[in-house]
Amino acid sequence: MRVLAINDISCVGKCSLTVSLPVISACGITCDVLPTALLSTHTGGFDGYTFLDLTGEFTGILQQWKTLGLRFDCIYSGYLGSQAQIDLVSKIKKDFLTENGVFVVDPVMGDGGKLYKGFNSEYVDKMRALCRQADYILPNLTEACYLANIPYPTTDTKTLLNALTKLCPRPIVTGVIENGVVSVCYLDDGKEKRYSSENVDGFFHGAGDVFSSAFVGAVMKGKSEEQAIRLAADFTTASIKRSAKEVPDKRYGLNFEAEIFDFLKNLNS
Ligand code: PXL
Repeated sequence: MRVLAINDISCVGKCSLTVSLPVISACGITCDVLPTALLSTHTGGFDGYTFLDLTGEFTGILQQWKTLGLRFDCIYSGYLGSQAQIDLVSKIKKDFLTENGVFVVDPVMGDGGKLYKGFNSEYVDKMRALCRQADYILPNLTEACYLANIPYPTTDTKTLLNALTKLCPRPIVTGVIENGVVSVCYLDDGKEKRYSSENVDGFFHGAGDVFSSAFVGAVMKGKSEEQAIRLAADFTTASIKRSAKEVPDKRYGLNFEAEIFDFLKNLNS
């Protein structure tokens, strides 16, 4: 069982690959990586970060993988540094995903109602095309609104989910805050369902990556979509609650490491 995580390496700030690798590996699954960019820190709240686009390395890496006959049971894409990379991810899916493999797209583009630095509406259009090929998409509320062309914020998640099904049959929207609870919204046999946890005020960097990585790990361990959502949401919430107390500067990401053991206990019980 191998998962290919396509995401950036932010050297500091615990997001993307520095979250996916430990979380997916801890699930007992091989996590191979295709780094999209190398940054000194992530772009959220840090000034002066460096950014090295790694698209130029893709051709050589993929050529060598072809000679090895590599195939992946799951391809999970996250932060893609450029529109060109979105096209390449489509091609990687065609060339390297096994016949019954799972393609998970976390359309990392924004949060808090805004796109991250370096993204624009053309990028959103391209990301929509990638979502059309996915088995699961895992947008946060901001990304979901951009993909569905619905003003942010909305609590009408039924309309939102229905709009997203035009792109992908199984959309899972994270970070929907209403009445003091934060929910993951998804569809079960066409009906909207929510899995809710107590909301902790504040902005927690990397929370989406913790959720998506745990979701991928749980699905690849054979859990149903709903079980995987619950496991990933519980892990993310526990990490957020701990970090609210223990991490003074939230730009440095979640203390998810301290919650991995409990996550694995739940995953394997
Ligand atoms: O966690 C999302 C993310 C991933 N990668 C980079 C980012 C961000 C969010 O800011 O900047 C480089």
